[in-house]
Amino acid sequence: MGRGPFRGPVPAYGRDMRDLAPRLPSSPGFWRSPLRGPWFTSVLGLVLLAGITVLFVTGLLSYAAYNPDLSPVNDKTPDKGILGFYLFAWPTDPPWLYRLTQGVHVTLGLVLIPVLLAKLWSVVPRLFTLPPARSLAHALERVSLLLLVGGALFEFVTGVLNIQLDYLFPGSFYPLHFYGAWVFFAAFVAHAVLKAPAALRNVRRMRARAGREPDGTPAGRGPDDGLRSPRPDPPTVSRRGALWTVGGGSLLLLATSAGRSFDGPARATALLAPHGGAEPGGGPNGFQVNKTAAYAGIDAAETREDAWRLAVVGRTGTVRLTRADLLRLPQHSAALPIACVEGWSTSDQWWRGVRLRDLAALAGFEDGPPDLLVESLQRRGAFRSGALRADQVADPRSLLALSVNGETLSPDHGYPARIIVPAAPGVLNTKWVARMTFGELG
Ligand SMILES: Nc1nc2c(c(=O)[nH]1)N[C@H]1C(S)=C(S)[C@@H](COP(=O)(O)O)O[C@H]1N2
Ligand SMILES: [Mo]
Repeated sequence: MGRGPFRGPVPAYGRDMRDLAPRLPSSPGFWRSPLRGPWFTSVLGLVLLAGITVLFVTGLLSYAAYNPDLSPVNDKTPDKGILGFYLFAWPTDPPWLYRLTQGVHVTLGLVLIPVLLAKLWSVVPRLFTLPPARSLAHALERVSLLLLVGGALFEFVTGVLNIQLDYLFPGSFYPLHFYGAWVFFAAFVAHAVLKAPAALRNVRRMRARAGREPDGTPAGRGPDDGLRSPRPDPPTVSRRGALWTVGGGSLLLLATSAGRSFDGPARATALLAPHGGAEPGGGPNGFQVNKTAAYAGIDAAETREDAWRLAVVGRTGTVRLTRADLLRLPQHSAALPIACVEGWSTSDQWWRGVRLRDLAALAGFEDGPPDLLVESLQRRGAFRSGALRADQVADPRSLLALSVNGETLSPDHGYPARIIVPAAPGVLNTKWVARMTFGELG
């Protein structure tokens, strides 16, 4: 006030001047929470380090489970190039495999949201640090931070939008989430390698001092980390209390979303799941419907007994079968779940129908089934067809199901016939099947 700009070489005074007039977020004094500091940031950072690693691995597994390299119809990210280096043949055992990996992916992703937000809040003063870059190395570090923060927000936002409002992403969710994950992970690895040793040191040091320093501030250390406020407001909650609040938020999300992976009363607790709650229990055949026949544009006239024919294409040309023909073939049962990429799943349903390998034999592959392309009556949509690997076709539990839980398939569950394969993602369990091509997948 009234004083000219300070020019003298008295650093302490200069710092105080800035802190007394903290009008801009670039001024350290602007950020007043006494919670900010290396301990708080490090604990949250270490939780994210573990959690996001699991998210990344289960995400990559989910992509592999789609059999993207088997046929273009399965591949939602055809330009992946070397990013598909790790792809492998997704197994058929244990049958609940995708239920587990994708349930963990989606549930953990939701649970980590409060942790991510708290972590970003704890480092927000750094986003405003001036000058934005002191050197080339500093500039690179800041760009990687930008990719890290932007990438994390992008992955969480696209993931949540996909499970909550899946129709918002007509086919484009996959490339966004897949490439976003790689951009994020590159920045994440750089960041973790740079910061993990310091984070561990911080937590250990704070723990060692816990008895002596109630606020966790190591003696003689100033705000050199850029996290701790130089002029903190009086605390309204302890650091520990703040962590419990974040953890409580995570627990609340866990309690209101995990139920989507279970049946019975547990499912009703999935308040945040659009495909949870009361819907699955009330669905036809006793379990939930993802896309209805009406949504997929399936006309009742084309599924009638006298209209519908299954085309089985193979070495012997094309065989056309009615539903009655299929019912005359040997019928087999399998208890298998449906597990969707959106993270929800059902417990085992009791399916009954014709083994895929028996249909392969009918198509001239008595010597062992080849890969299989399945096409549905549906005309448009990313999930109208799907390709199955030879080992999935060969599994005795893999069926062209005609009934489920003792009843004829309902129209919404895929009448007249649908695919069910152990351990595969829901998307490969094609409903309203019209044509099965063994061998050449095109
Ligand atoms: N033809 C066709 N089949 C399909 C789909 C679709 O949109 N079209 N959706 C798939 C997806 S994403 C899932 S999770 C399962 C769900 O099966 P349900 O509706 O019987 O529970 O069906 C799969 N089969
Ligand atoms: Mo799905």
